[in-house]
Amino acid sequence: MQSLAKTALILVDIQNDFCPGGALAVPEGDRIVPIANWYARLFERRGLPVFASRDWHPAETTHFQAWGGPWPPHCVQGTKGAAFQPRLSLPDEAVVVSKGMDPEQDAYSAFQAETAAGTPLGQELKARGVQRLFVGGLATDYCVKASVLDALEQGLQVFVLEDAIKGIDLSAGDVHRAVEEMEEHGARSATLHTVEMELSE
Ligand code: VGL
Ligand code: ZN
Repeated sequence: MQSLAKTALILVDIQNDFCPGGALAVPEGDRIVPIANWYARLFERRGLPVFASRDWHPAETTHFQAWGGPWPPHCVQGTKGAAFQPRLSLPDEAVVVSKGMDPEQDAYSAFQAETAAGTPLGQELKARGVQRLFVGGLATDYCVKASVLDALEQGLQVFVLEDAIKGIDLSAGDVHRAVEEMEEHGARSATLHTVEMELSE
């Protein structure tokens, strides 16, 4: 049972702007929502912590094209685009962490995010004794990848939730390369089926 106490789920940036119709839509990004909900429920039932990160930008930031960055405006604090996808169903105890508030930083990784109280994600995970992290969300080739690589760097055991991620693939092959890179750094992949088995041990 000890391993259970040290496992957490993070759902990365499942926000309107990263879903079809949004400012920076990930093709079929909304398709992962039902399965993300299943994961969240599973962790909740096991009493395991669930985190949800969100991209949370000021209106003016060097992250946006108008100020020299790579992206159109997206996930501006308080806008509909920045809200979680409406069908995403997070447990009441889920911890929301926000990133990208610094107008001069991109902040792709959820490890650059902090809780409402200002605690960085990494510190929060340490405080809870989390050693194993399951990661799903958007986008595979940006925020998911950056979060997974940071988690591995912090010494966590990381599982990428194959059925709960989607990528942008700005250049064809980006998603494929992102998955390879995460695996090369030690991430393993998992699906709802394997996670259900893992967590029932
Ligand atoms: C992201 C592009 C720009 C992400 C954030 O969360 O993957 N991608 N900002
Ligand atoms: Zn962003």
